[in-house]
Amino acid sequence: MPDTAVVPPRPIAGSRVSGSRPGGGNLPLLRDPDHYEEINVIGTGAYGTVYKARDTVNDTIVAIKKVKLGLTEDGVPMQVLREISLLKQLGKANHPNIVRLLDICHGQRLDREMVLYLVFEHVDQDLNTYIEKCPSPGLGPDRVKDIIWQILNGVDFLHSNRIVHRDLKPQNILVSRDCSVKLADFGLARIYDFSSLLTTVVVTLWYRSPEVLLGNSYATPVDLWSCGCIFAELFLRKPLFPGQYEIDQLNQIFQILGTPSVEEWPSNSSIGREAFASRPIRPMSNIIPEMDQHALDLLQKLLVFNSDDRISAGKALLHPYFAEFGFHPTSHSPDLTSESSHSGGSMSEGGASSDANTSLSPVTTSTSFSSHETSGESFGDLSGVMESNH
Ligand code: 0RS
Repeated sequence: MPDTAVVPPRPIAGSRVSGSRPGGGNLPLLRDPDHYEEINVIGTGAYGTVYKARDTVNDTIVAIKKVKLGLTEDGVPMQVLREISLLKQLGKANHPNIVRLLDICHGQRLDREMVLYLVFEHVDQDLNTYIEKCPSPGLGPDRVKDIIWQILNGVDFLHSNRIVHRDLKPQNILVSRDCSVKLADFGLARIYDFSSLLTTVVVTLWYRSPEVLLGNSYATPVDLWSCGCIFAELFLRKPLFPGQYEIDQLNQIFQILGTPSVEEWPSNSSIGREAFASRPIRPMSNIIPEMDQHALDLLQKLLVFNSDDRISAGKALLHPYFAEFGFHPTSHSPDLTSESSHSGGSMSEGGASSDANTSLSPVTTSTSFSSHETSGESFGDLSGVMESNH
């Protein structure tokens, strides 16, 4: 790597970090953070920083996400532990369209804050760069079909595991050398909420659903809206709705889909319908003439204003557009029963989540997640979470 010749490799954690928790007992860490050497920063977002790094034990390249967690007086917040545990469980399922979580390390632990290193398989390219680098006639209809199928397959898997991505976009969809597509940056919404958000980072609104823009819902259909925007972009090679701020984003949407009627406008919206000019529906076939009938039909089922009427990922995979693929359901839930059991009913298919701020539906408390008093300090026990993958 040219970057390593210029910048000498350094341990990812900066200084030596102990693999033991306060009070003694070593956490069964897969690797110490010192076993990873930073190569370069891949990206910085609201989540923190993602590095390209070398695993010096296996001599492989990995992607490491550094996340700062806020601590409560009881240690690591319970929800954070649950999310990390679920991510680890998901990693074990080894889904082809989900970026694999290989390891979790913890770094410095201060009074009110702790650093976590989430170690993922490294993938060479993001979909944004892939689209940009594609030479002039574009991706071609077969390539587009293959890519959107893989994205929907990944989304179906996440939704089957009660995870809503909430921020699907070409920048966090990765394309490997063998052209497999993998979703990244999911399942940590709750952790970000606890982390010190880098509020200066500009977030893109282009893939955001109307219900999120209107502050109504964050349930599974939000990801299918994003899939629709990405599907269109794969043909257009530019964003379908390039809004610059929330109202502009909704205006961009209404300029193509038409402004919803008074009856369609959700009553609990943060913004009233009066804020928008009435616009007619523009035929999608004029906007994306390259799309065939089946593609247009699927796109129209994804880009539905009312989230209750939007197609689910599972149903989208069964759409005639994918007829030649056959349906190979690759989504299966990892066995969560050994560590936790579900509480109070599961989320309905494509249904609304009761808690607008939750990306995961509630999972009952597991005994391995109890907080311990150790050396006079309380510290959420991460052992159930930090255990080895193997
Ligand atoms: C111009 C701004 C862009 O392997 C990339 C990877 C890449 C990964 C990877 C694996 C697992 C993540 C990344 C990941 C984790 C948040 C994330 C947010 C966005 C994307 C990935 C995330 N700059 C150049 C191209 N680019 C994005 C920045 C790349 C290129 C190759 N390989 N990420 N990003 N999780 N958390």
